[in-house]
Amino acid sequence: MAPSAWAIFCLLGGLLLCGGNPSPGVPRLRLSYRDLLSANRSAVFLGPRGSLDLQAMYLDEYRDRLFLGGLDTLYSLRLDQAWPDPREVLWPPQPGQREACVRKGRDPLTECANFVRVLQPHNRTHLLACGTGAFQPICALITVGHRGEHMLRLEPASVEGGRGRCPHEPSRPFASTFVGGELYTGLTADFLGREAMIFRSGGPRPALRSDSDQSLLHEPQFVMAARIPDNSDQDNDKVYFFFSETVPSSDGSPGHVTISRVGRVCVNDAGGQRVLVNKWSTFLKARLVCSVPGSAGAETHFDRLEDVFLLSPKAGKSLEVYALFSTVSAVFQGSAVCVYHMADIWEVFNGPFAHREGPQHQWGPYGGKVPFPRPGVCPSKMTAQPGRPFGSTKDYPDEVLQFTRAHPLMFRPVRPQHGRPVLVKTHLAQQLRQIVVDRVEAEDGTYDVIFLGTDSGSVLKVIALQEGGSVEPAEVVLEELQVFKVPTPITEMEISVKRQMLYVGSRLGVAQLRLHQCETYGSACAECCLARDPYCAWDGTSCTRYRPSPSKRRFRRQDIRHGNPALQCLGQSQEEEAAGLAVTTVYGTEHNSTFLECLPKSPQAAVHWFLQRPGDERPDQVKTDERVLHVEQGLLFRRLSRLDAGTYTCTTLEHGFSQTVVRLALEVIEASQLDSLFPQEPRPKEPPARGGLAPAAPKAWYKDILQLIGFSNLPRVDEYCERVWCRGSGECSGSLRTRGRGKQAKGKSWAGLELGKKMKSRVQAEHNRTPREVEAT
Ligand SMILES: *[C@@H]1O[C@H](CO)[C@@H](O)[C@H](O)[C@H]1NC(C)=O
Ligand SMILES: *[C@@H]1O[C@H](CO)[C@@H](O)[C@H](O)[C@H]1NC(C)=O
Ligand SMILES: CC(=O)N[C@H]1CO[C@H](CO)[C@@H](O)[C@@H]1O
Repeated sequence: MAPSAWAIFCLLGGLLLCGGNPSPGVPRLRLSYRDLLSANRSAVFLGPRGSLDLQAMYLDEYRDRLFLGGLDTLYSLRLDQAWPDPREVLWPPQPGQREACVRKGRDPLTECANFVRVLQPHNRTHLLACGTGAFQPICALITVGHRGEHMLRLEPASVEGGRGRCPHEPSRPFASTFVGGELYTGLTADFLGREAMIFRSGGPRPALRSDSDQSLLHEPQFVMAARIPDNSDQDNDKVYFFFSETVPSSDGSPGHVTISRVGRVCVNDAGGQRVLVNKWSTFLKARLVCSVPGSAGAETHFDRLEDVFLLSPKAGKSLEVYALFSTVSAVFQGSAVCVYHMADIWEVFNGPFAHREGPQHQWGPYGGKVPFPRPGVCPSKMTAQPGRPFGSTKDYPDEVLQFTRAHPLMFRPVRPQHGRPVLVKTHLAQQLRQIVVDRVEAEDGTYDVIFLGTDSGSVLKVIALQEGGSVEPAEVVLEELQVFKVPTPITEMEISVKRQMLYVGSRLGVAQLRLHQCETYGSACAECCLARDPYCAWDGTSCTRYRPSPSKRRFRRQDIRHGNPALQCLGQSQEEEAAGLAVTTVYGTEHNSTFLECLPKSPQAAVHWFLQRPGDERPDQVKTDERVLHVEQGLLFRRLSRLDAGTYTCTTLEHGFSQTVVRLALEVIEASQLDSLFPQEPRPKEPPARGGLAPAAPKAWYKDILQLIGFSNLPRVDEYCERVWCRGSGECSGSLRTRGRGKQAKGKSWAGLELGKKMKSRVQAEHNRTPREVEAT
């Protein structure tokens, strides 16, 4: 926002909105699309047509490749800076299918094409790809070559029907995972998008699906599917599905509610023998709760699951499930991140089954006798005891399968760690869509760095601190990174810890983004420390990547928990820095408005202004009132007085650490001097001079202004005028801007601007030359 528009906003909004202390959710650093590209922090791939219509992304760290599924196209990229040598294979719908799709009333552009939605590893040399095939799903094998080769070839002979393996629609939520040569999918498998199911196919075993007679799944929106082993016994391996459902509200009130779920099936499920033939015989589901406890037992629920990330455990610990939720309320917009221990999920599945007598009754825990083998348990050594030969689900007694059919829901919900979200974002202009987490070792502990993809093409990098004694975690938004040039929802996000990269996808394309770029925080110890980035530390000379080493030989300065540079950077160069900061002169005219700009690096810092008048011994804090306003981007004088002249210092205070951002010498041009220079303009009500000509301009020269300000200041005045003209005429070359002292030391005077414009027009009138030529004289 330009300072003018801004100041008006401030005046209207009052002081409460501007200045003062920033809110905690504000990112400490904001980097634009251009910032990211020019610093090599990100590299974007949009394909030859400027948009990929991206639907699927598969990060293959073994082959160092990124595979993408788009509209009628597959892509293969090498994981190198700037995406060298991308490969592309066209894969349109089967002949005649596009036309058939249009005939059935589907949209020719947005629906009747082959949107590739499944990319899964098939074996060492091949990928399995499936696409919507213009509402006739198809699958094919793609030869991608061995490690080190860069090959991408569709095997035409392998193309086959893909029903149950890929949805018909390009946009319907969908999840898939490839386990042991079989594809597990959570989807709606019919043309009308009504037949919701979990489906397994592709191996030698007969395909298995959800029983459609009973309502196991209510309008599910699948988010993620993954195999998660229960223990070291592979027979117990299960595939977990994370999704939201829309169910009739349970309290008897009309209408529906959205609920998030975790569901699971055994990998070795083979269906039943007489009941549930070729249907899942081990499917169970439980509710995932993510809510903020309020006063008097009221809770704020985040019910819609947006994304899930599985954080792999250290040896001996259970997996952690990071889940991103949003609200479904129209009044209250927000997102939350909840973390679940896999052990807590297991406990819920081992707990009571939900039961009710009929649709009008309340849910309660099932109190009767549960048959053996316990419904939902995989056939394993445990179930195949002597005398109880349950080596396959086909051997399970009918009683067990009937119970499973009747009680797919667990009674207890899964609650998050600490009983509340680790992160809550409300009233965000942007919604959060994707989540990825990296566990990082820092000097003072281990931190989970959370990357959140927004619906406006940006990524937030956040840490949630569990402060001592407080249950409520404090979030620190380290960075906001605008990955895509135009606002577009982030739909895919993968992390490569090995490469320290994030791969971010939107409909438009993909970007690789470095997890960190420590030098961006600045070149001083304090700046590095204030950044509180667990990836970065001050190494004595610069802000660099922190690597934990068992021997603490090399002392690294870092303080994630408190971000306290006063402690960490004692005796570092901050004093010298402040002293070395040049003073920029700015001019304002008496009785007019003037703006002094101060843009701190971090919007989280509190800003203070100090004034040292000529003759003052030391600077005093600037007193703000009706006339002098402290606004977010600087100091606004609504009516300048000659007593305002002096040296202004803008300092920021962050975590008890103060830094000087800018020093400005304000010179006030007195009204009387101006009047003599520029007598009053003719009033509009005065009749125009004869012949429609303006009265002759009073003689005012460039050099008059120089005299007014003093010759000793010649170079400064020159620069000042240049800048003023540049802004006024809007046709200046970039060279002028580079003369300023960069982002942090800009002084702008509105009155001066007016003055400059006048000078420009006068000089032009007198000499009939362009401003650039004038400047050259
Ligand atoms: C970015 O990368 C390119 C090519 O890899 C290199 O030439 C350029 O110097 C890099 N720029 C910065 C700011 O590191
Ligand atoms: C991968 O699968 C394809 C198709 O089934 C087969 O032709 C190919 O030989 C397999 N490659 C390996 C390395 O097993
Ligand atoms: C020299 C200068 O810019 N004067 C302006 C001061 O403000 C009044 C209105 O507030 C303008 O009309 C003058 O041009």
